[in-house]
Amino acid sequence: MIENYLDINPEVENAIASNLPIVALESTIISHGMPYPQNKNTALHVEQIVRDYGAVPATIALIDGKLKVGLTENEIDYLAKSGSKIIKASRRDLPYLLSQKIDGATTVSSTMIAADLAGIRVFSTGGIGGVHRGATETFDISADLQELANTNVAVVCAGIKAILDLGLTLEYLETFGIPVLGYQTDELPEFYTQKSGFKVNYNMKNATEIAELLKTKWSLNLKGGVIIANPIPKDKQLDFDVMKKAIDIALAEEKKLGIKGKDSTPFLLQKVKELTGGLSLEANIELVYNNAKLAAQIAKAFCN
Ligand code: PSU
Ligand code: MN
Repeated sequence: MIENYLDINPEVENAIASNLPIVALESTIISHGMPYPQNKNTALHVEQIVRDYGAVPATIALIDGKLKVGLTENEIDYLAKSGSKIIKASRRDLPYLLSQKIDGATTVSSTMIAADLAGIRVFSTGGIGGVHRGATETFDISADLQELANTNVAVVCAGIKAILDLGLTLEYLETFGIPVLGYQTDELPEFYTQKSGFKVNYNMKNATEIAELLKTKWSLNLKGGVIIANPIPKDKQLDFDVMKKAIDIALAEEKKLGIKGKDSTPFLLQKVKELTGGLSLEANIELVYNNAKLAAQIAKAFCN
């Protein structure tokens, strides 16, 4: 029985019952995506932004053998301090961790699963996982993409992370029928920058249009998620060429050290942060805030 594995906090429970807007938030970005204490401050501030824009935040993690939907400040602090000591949990990890009652931080894929079980349709993060560079040899394709193919949750992100292969990721998304919407942009943003050289499928004017599209998709039983690519604010973005250089160095280092699998994304984000003297972390935090604002607006429009 699903209740045995799902723990929804009272505020979120009440919001679900009353059809109030809710925004799901992931926790791997806290434990593995940023260092302490920036991760904790970001996680708490992101919840405040969701509230300021009229929705209820639901940060998700694996706690005491359950998918916990809506964390306490203490739980956020625990995940933030645990860092990479806590297990990064995606779809394939859930049966083991939940049956063994081992705590875990949820990725985009497992956060979508928990949100879907709770009935939450809008989720905000930084950037989704995708097809890694060199995937033709390594087969490294994030489980996030299969989740988007199958689970009915809309994901607001700042585009596809610059450490990935954007072209291959777009091909994969097309194959699995996942719409890639741009929020007031024709161009797919690339996480740290507004530009990427790639196009989104459709340019959406506002949150209402996006909510209408979501209702249409799911009314037609077209299962799966939608990507809403929200460009980092212009004055917060990083220089494209500087980022490209830092990412190329980080990728070469990763290859040399033989880092692969689930360790790849956390390693690359941390390395890029070092190489940019912390600028990439600042940009990452800003784009997370920017996404939370839009997600709250979409959640509100979706409830109407
Ligand atoms: N976005 C960020 N920082 C992160 C992530 C996303 O700004 O740390 C995390 C998400 O949890 C995403 C995961 O699901 O990275 C992707 O990991 P992988 O490439 O191993 O699937
Ligand atoms: Mn991977």
